[in-house]
Amino acid sequence: MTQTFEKQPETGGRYEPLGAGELLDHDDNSLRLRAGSTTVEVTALAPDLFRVGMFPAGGPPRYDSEAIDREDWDPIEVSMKESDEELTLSTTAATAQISLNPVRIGFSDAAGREFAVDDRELGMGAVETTDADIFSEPLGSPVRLYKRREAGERYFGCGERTSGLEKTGSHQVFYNVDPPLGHTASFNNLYSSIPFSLSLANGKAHGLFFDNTHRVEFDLALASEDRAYYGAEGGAIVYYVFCGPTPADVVDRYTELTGRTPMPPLWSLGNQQCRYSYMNEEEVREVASGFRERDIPCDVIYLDIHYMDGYRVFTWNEDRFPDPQGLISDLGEQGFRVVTIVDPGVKVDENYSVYTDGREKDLYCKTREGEEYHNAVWPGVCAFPDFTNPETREWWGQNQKVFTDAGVSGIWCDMNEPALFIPDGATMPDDVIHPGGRAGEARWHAQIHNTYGSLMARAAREGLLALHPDERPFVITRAGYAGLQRHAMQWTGDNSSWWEHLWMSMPQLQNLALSGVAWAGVDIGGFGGDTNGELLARWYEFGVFQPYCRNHTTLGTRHQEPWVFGEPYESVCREMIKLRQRLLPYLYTLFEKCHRSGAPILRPLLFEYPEDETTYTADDEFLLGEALLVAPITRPGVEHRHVYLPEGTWFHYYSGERFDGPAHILAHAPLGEPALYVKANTAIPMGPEASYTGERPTDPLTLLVHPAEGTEESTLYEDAGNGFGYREGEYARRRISCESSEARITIHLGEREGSFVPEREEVRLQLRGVVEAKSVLVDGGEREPGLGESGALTVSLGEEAGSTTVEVLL
Ligand code: MIG
Repeated sequence: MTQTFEKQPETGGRYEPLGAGELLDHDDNSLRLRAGSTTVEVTALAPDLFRVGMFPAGGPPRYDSEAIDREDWDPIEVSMKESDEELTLSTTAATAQISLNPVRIGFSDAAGREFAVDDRELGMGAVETTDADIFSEPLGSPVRLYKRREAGERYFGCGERTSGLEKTGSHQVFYNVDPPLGHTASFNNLYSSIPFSLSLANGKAHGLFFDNTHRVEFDLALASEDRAYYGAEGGAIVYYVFCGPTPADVVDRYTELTGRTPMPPLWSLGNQQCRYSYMNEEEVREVASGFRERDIPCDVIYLDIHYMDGYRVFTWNEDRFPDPQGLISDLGEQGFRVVTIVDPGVKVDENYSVYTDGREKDLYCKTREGEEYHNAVWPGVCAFPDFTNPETREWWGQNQKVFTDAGVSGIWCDMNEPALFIPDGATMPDDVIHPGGRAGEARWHAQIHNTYGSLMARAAREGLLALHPDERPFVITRAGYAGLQRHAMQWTGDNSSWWEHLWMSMPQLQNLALSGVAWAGVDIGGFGGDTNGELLARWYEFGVFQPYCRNHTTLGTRHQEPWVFGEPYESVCREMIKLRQRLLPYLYTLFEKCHRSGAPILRPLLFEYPEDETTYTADDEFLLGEALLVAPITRPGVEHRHVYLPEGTWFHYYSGERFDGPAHILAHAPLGEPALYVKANTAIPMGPEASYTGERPTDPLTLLVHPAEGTEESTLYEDAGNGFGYREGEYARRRISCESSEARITIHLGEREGSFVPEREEVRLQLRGVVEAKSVLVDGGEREPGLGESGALTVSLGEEAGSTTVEVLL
């Protein structure tokens, strides 16, 4: 059984915090100290980003890590001051203070705010282990870092956690596991590990990323109210401090450091359908037709492990899927894409060329005796690729040709914690060796455990890119480490068809979003167990607002395609999926913003309103971008719920009712009308209905605006939806502002930026709640508006490159 319970960090071995230190040398943006046999380096990478390294063995600093995407930082202005007691390293925004006796490090900003300050007594250091365990050589000692907790400091983030947003007073384990089916909110570590915490104190944010790929633990003011602990079983201390002061600033820099979510292919934002497994070609065709016959949009169908020949990766089962290429091309004509699952285990089988090829090339993990490491997974006894070896990743990626040749559009990486069967629920033993491919690169599994999933996803992405350089790869992963967002999107593994899991999805996705993984989603309807009509419909009422929208369930459960429970559930599912399909221009705009700045797509209220502490507990509602607030029903038989609306004016999407925040309200949300609110004066771009992405041009493109006194700016981003032309300027970006007063509403559509020309005739401005107007002027010329269409005033405009101003005189 996998260990998911808490472990006390402060036991075992004698902990030695750093003592006195002295300056060794410095350069433009960093300085190095010696404290005993330990080297400490402090570097200012950007005005609001510092890095600290502590290398117990005194060796040269090393920061290469699977997490890190950016190493070359632009030169910045840094000033250094030196006295007998203290050194400081200052950027234009913040200062690192390093006291020398003992060595303690802390940070402050220009406004005098202090953060991430070492605990005076405990500081940082290593644990002297008394037991001579087998790893003491390569692993070194456990390392620890203690930070003072600032007055009012509250902790968030920490990656994939299902219980609430706030992490203050908690112990967090970072160690990838495949938990037993039916995990609950009390579980600690799950499939992916992101040792990153975002703190808020008095509405101001800072972040700390503890970059260590061993088993890591945080104690966030649990053992002691006055401090936080960050520790690892071995390796060096390397951590990054993000100065903020807003959550958006922190996540922006964090994702600049660890990598941004790539631009997704547009089709991958559409509705998706999965089951473990659609067993054969006939069943897949039937499911596909089911969507089209019932007018339910769908873009993707998944093939789970039964498509393989005896679960051998990179093979097809010829009985179940005799003609994959024919099937996929037929599905393509109906507007479907196909994604196949791939597990890391390679069946040990002399007659299976993938296995023997990998062995000949020496690409598998090894035992301490130098044998191939074996364990059982679905195919039986398997060998496991050493994804730390670049050659393995390339080989793995090339093997995907068997899929891309057949027309497969994406790769689903599963079981990559890695999850193993012996003993049940296991992962790789600590002393398995990852040879790494080059001399000196070999590492124990314990040293890289949390990166195995990321490295597999990386192999998949890089492989797809090599096979189809002009297509944006679509890769989905279950496990990963910090930075996984640059390789793949993450789905959250095996949830259950429980109302509790519907609720848990919200904190889980928001915690991931604060930790750089913006592109994520949970299995709609729940994976384990049987779902029912009401649960499925309510799940879609939440699920269509996720960055990733896929229905999935396990072997032997009731079918849960959106229509199987009949009415009224089928219609609710259909309408929700249609709403998602129509919202794709809005969603895609959010993805592009995320790609540039890391801003989460599905985001906690606290991301936008960090000064409002009521948002810190709002974990069962969320924002989709800045303009939509979603508050799903997560209990059976319930039609009402409490919703917290933050500052500003909000309109109920279905009723049009106006609310002025901040306010606690009781929402009425009968089945089919989820509590969905739109922020006043924002323009929500919506396309026409379509059964799949790209079925028809977005013509007309509707800009839905709910005017109320005030001003907001919104953006619309479009491009070809695939390929990389956008990097060459082939995109269309438009800023839309809406200023409303009692007498007039002024909408300004800025000039279209970029060279992409959307294929359409009409842009339809829809002003919700405006039922009459004295006159409407388009660029000064009188225009007859459409009135009454769903309680809105509509103005029809052409798709033109220039700017347009629409004035509505009331
Ligand atoms: O042990 O491939 O989380 O989505 O359907 C189960 C079969 C293995 C776990 C994944 C799930 C998938 C299933 N896999």
